Amino acid sequence: MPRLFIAIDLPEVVRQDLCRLNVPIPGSRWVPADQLHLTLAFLGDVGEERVAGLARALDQVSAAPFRLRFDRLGCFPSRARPRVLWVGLKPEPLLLSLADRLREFLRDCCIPQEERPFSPHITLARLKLPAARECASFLDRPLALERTSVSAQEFILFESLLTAAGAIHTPLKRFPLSGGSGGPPA
Ligand code: 2AM
Repeated sequence: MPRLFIAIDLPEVVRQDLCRLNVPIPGSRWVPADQLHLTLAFLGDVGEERVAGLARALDQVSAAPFRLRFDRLGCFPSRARPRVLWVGLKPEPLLLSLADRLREFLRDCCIPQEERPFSPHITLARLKLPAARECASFLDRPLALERTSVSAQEFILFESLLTAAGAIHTPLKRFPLSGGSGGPPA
């Protein structure tokens, strides 16, 4: 069954900037530049026969374009036990509302969604070993991206194929952000 997620892609130049944040931390796996993205919603495994219908129905989620602005470095679940290192995005209302509407739409399609509020972030690294001290020095450095802003012009339905060499992300369909700021389809 295809494993799907919906994300915003980043320009190559920004992905390269984010990759320059990489530092050697024991047990860390840094996301390769070509896979850095902002996840809006995670669908998980979806029956092959549902994919085309879902991709068509997602056209109903129209939204206006907006800008992404970087905020700060952070980690999940806590600084004492970091497992995921990320760079956060400022809580732009159009971004938050797009993620909320996509999640609502997926719930209506019986695709369970996390109840936790959306926390916009780009995962930079995943950690397999405890490395709180090394992560603290990574997290405490000043972020040189605070003035970088990215124009979000589309969201993308991706398939994620998990392989021994890491995940392979393939865009299945692109959805331009050209509509209104929300609400039901006309
Ligand atoms: P994140 O790491 O940016 O939070 C593709 O696998 C994307 O889907 C990942 O980048 C991850 O986003 C998100 N994802 C993967 N597994 C997930 C899960 N079990 N629950 C929620 N999101 C998940």
